[in-house]
Amino acid sequence: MTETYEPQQLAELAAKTLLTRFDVANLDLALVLGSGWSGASIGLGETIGEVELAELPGFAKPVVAGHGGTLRLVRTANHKVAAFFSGRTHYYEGRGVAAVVHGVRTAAAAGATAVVLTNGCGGLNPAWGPGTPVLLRDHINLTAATPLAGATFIDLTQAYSPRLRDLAHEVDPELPEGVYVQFPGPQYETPAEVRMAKILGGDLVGMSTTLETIAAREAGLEVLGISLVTNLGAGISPTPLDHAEVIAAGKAAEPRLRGLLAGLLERL
Ligand code: 8IG
Repeated sequence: MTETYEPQQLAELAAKTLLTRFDVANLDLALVLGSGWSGASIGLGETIGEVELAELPGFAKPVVAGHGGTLRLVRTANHKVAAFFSGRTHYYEGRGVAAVVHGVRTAAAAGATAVVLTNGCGGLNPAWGPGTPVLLRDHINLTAATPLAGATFIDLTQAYSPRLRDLAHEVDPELPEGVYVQFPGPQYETPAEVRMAKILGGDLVGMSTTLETIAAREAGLEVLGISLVTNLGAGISPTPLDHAEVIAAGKAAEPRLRGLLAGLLERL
């Protein structure tokens, strides 16, 4: 039945369903929690309610175990309503680009004016070890896909809001900035693809975020992108990273990530 809706109508329907369910007039902001970010988001403000994404129009359960699949509404200390999406639909799931950006469009339709897109990714700078958060300064979309339909010319000169990046730097002055390269996945890069990403001007490699940023800019949302480097890109480290080491680095980064999100919520 939902296939008969245009993406925008479906987002409006999901937004209305969400706002009605929790008796909230509108959202102020949305945060998409990528790999390694869920723990950091716990305890930020007062929970209004939580819903399985699959219960809202147009969403389906993420296929990756541990990628969540819930939406939590939170009232922040300065009385803003924030929607935390834990679990996103990835491009590699093959459900189409509209499904990938449905959360961002739903947030915009529900009145949000800013979105914080987080992810876990591979790092191309050896100085950024596992556990380093990096602000997105720009992106390179290597998926050859777009959420835009027809002749929709969206300016991406400052896709990642300089204003929001300044706020993030106020909270955590040491945060580096980098260019995020989205590969389609689901396979990780070869070492040659990692070298290519570096030559193209990339600093981070991942499988999300850029399509959501494009849809967010189309919807007029301010975007802040933050990556958590969980591993070095293939071929950069002489020794393959051990999975337990990666998990441990993510866990160790949690207080810094939480401090960053808390400081942002105070300022957004
Ligand atoms: I976590 O090294 C994570 N996600 N493309 N490459 C890509 N995505 C990732 C990586 C990585 N690590």
